[in-house]
Amino acid sequence: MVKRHPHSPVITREDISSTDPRLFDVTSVFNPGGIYHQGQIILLLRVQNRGRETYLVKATSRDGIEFDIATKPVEIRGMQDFPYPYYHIYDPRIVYIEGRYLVTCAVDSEAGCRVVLFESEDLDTLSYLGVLSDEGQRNGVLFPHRIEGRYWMLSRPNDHLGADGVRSGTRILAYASDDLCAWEEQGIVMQGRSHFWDELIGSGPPPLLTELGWLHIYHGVATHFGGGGIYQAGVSLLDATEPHKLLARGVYNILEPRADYETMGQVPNVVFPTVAINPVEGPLGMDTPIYIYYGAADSCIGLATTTLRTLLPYSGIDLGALP
Ligand code: BMA
Repeated sequence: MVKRHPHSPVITREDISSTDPRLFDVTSVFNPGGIYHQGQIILLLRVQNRGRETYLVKATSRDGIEFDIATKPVEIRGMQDFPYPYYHIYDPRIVYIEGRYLVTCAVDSEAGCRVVLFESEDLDTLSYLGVLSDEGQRNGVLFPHRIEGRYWMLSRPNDHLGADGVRSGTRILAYASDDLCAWEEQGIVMQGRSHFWDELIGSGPPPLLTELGWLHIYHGVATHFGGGGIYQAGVSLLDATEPHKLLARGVYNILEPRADYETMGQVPNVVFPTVAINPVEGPLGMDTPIYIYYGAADSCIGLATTTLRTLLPYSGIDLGALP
């Protein structure tokens, strides 16, 4: 279904080399946002330092394997307009719409976690645009273009309080907006499946448009007795023009923690997909490579490769349905 690239993990803490005290000898680098744009793969890395501070750091690559990593964190502007004292801005997801990058992030604040939207011309600086809703949410992910004239987003309310005290959620909702400021809820897209691999869920990368609908990669958490949750990745298919409508959803995960760098680390047993891109110029065909970057054990960044022809059947759809 997906294959770990032989060079995975492609970015580890040793690759962050900077004399900037904020990025010196960091603890971990994981859950990147990313996009393919104008011949380059651009990632925004989530870097956590030994003060347990979080920074976003830009990394660029031509081949998706070797990255040039900035020596300074991304500058974040406008957070004085965010209504609460906050601690961390993390888990970015990136799209490019109408001449600018739009980046959604989770922001941990005094009021809980919020999904915050930023815009950027270059991904060196992010400017605050607003907050999705005044409700605890995480894993806010924009669709990569307007759908029937409107912007769309998937997000996951944090309405589940785990036995470990961690706020997570069992429902992914869709939202639509005319202006990126006022968002209207469109309904529940998917719910967690109690007792199976995806009990708690959250969207992964921005969805990919296929001939059959939007391919939506998400993470699912299996809560495992008294232990920590096991984070895996899976796929579902959403309607092309009404993306709050679920067309199909696979039974099996497509990636689960097995490699040492996924089972051991800061948070063991985590694969957390956040980027799915076609790393070459041109349309996404059935056999075009897809690169999936994912946080592994909240410690490093893994790369898995696949194609639509391989992945789509895991969403439960019958490829015979293709015209
Ligand atoms: C989730 C988020 C992610 C993290 C994952 C595993 O709830 O906080 O950022 O990678 O847990 O710790």
